[in-house]
Amino acid sequence: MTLKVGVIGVGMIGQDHIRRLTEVLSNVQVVAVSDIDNERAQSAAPNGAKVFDTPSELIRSELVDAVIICSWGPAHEEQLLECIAAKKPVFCEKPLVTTEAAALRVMEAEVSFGQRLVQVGFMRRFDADYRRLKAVIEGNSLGAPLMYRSVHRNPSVPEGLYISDMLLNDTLVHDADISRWLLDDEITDVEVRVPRQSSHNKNLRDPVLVLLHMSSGALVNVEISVNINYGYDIRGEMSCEKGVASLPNRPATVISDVHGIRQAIPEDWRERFIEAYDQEFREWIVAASQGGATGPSIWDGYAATLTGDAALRAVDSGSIEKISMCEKPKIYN
Ligand code: NAD
Ligand code: ISE
Repeated sequence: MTLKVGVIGVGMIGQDHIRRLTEVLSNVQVVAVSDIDNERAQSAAPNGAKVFDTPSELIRSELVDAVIICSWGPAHEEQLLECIAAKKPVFCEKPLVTTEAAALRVMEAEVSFGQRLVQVGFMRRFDADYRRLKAVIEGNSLGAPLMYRSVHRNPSVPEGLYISDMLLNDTLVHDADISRWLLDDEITDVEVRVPRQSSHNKNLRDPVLVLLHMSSGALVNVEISVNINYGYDIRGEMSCEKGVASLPNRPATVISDVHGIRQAIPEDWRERFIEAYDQEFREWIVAASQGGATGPSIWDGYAATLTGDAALRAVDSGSIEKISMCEKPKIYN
């Protein structure tokens, strides 16, 4: 069976997902697209796909079995609620939504529907390196995990479009989610420390150091920067009672020349996580074809949203900020 999907938002990641859905993956066809920039929608639409003037028309169309949301974060809530009302499986790029109240509203809608329809785009959970790291931790040969170090460095961000708060409420969501998943635990408290500013972009509070306190007592130390210049550098290292497990440097050709011995660094998230995005969609296509979702849920998007909110409060207060979650609905167990 071929899953017929509609894509909302065809900017950078929307176009990259359309490429993988049309050129790499099977049992799926992009039959519709929509973007507030209609010209962009026309040029990104694959052959034969219909361009809808509004996301609502795309969501309600009988052509579309399932929806992929790649619009800006603040637009996600309305589009998610419409997908749930239409009873259509939906893959939503991170962040799930941008406020706690919005996260609770989409959660309530899905819980009232009675089963999961929404999968959130936390692609690190589908990355082979992270999956091996989780298997080592769960195998328990290193004993209990005590501390995790997550390094999240971006070469640059579009000036003007990316503001300081986004380090904490947009970029940090990946580190929050992968820490919860690796440690199988919830974040209870958040601290933020801001070091001396990088001279690369003086308009941004960059870099930042975030400390996540987990309910088990484990600590997660996250380094985020969005102007590191040299490339997209993602690292992870779990310190356990009897040893340490780290993500490998990505396998790459080793170049030896007059400058020394070196490996290339990915340019951006598209290159570093190319296989993870492919795999997250492979698994989504199977689940959505059966009317549901798999992997990161609205609950996980809610937890990440609360972490971002607490981090923003922690920057202002300079103190440790608590996270308080609602009771977990059964559909997320
Ligand atoms: P982008 O600005 O390149 O593209 C966003 C597109 O959405 C634009 O074409 C814009 O016109 C369209 N759009 C915005 N609001 C809309 C609305 N209400 N209805 C229809 N279209 C709308 O941004 P991007 O980098 O492609 O990011 C899109 C989303 O994907 C964001 O939520 C971002 O956080 C997420 N993202 C995730 C990853 C990841 O690694 N998982 C990487 C990059 C971006
Ligand atoms: C971007 O939106 C992503 O989601 C990338 O995975 C992340 O590394 C980057 O910092 C974000 O801006």
